[in-house]
This record gives sequence, structure tokens and C-alpha cells, in this order.
Amino acid sequence: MISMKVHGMHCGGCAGKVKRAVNELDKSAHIQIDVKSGQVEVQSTHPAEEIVKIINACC
Ligand SMILES: [Cu+2]
Repeated sequence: MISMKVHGMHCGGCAGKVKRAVNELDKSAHIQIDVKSGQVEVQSTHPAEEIVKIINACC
């Protein structure tokens, strides 16, 4: 599981963007986002670095 802090994510819209971006890469990924703390947890079979890259690119 990947657990990371995302800066610049302040509302449900941002969280939705992150979710969509990850799901585009991996349809079966499980994503949990806490908007207040910016904590994002992703369960995916894809390499962590790819997931992190995609999340960083959309915020
Ligand atoms: Cu937002």
C-alpha cells in the first residue's frame, strides 16, 4: 500500500481529480483520501513510483 501526503489538495474536487487520475492508470486501485490532512492511501498492483508520479502531476 502506498501512503503519501499531497500538498495543494483542499477540497472534494481535488480528491476526485486524484482518484480519477489513479483509476485511469489502474481501474482496480483502491484509493482513500483524507482531504483535511492531504493523506492519500492507494492499494494498487502498479509500481508505487508510477502512482506517486500521477498523483503529484494532478495537484
Ligand atoms: Cu480543490
